Amino acid sequence: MESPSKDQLEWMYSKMVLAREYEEMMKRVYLEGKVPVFDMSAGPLPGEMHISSGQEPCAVGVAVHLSAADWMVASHRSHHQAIAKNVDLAAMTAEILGKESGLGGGRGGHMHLSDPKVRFTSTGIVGQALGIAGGHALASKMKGTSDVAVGCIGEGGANQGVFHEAMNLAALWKLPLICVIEDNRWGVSVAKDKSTSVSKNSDRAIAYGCYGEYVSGNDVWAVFEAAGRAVERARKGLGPTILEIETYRLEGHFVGDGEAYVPEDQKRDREDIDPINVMARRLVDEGTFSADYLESILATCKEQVDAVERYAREQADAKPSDALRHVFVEA
Ligand SMILES: Cc1ncc(C[n+]2csc(CCOP(=O)(O)OP(=O)(O)O)c2C)c(N)n1
Repeated sequence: MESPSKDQLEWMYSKMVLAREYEEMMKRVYLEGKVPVFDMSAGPLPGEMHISSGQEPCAVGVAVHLSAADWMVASHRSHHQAIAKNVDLAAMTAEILGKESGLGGGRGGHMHLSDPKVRFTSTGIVGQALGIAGGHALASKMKGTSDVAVGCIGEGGANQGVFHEAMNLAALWKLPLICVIEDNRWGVSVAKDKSTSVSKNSDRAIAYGCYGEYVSGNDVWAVFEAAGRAVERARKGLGPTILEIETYRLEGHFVGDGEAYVPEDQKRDREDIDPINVMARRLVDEGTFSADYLESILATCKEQVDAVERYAREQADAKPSDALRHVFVEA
């Protein structure tokens, strides 16, 4: 697999910055009405909020190889992937704020984002993204297209039964499925080594007779290359890949998680491990882009995020009287 082109690097960097700025906005909106006393039901955005800050390489390094015809199915932590798959950001924001004009009429909220126009969907059921993506991969094979399907789960989700069911059938039927596992080490407060019998879930590929690759270091370039190989194999009819990516959760399981369970000696300096800082340093050091140019990307992303926040706040709230629409057949 070749290294990313300058255009691909710019695309990946811009999407990472957009995802980060978007989630900074989401955190602020989410905390409205919830401080100083944290009450999950208060404010314009009740419920839980899972932020993907730090995990952006797992989204952009994969999505850069996809077209609008390929499917991406994500989990409860999905903003970075939705943004990388070009989901309509205004409608996504309206959805998260429970507005009528949201992607799902304000019914799904942040854990159930779905934009069929760009073939993106997500589910709050841990592990299940892989089952849904497996279905899309089967459909692609039955229709004889070269579209692939990516199912994105956490390393905790890889211990759900659906992981085995999906990987077994995808390998048996040589489906164009890429199982992306974002190994941020924690399933809420449970460390990977307390829940998982192997240190690398990608090693499980041998049990299914499919490909497996582990990418270390949360490195965009390495994710780009490994994901490129996986997508190429899927398009050629060579079957699925389990692609596990080492990554870092910069924000805790959900906004408001104090991470009291993380041992002191495992806490690392956020500035050092932030993949956006790491990528920016390399882009400037290698002379790919100037620091000023990267600053201009940040400014554009901030404007875009401000605009979608303004848009979503102005939209009408979903009506409680409509809550059962689309649940039962209407006479
Ligand atoms: C089937 C199911 N069980 C439990 C939960 C509650 N839950 C939500 S996120 C989560 C942890 C998931 O960990 P992981 O798959 O590693 O993803 P991460 O949160 O680290 O991104 C759990 C247990 C759920 N949503 N679905």
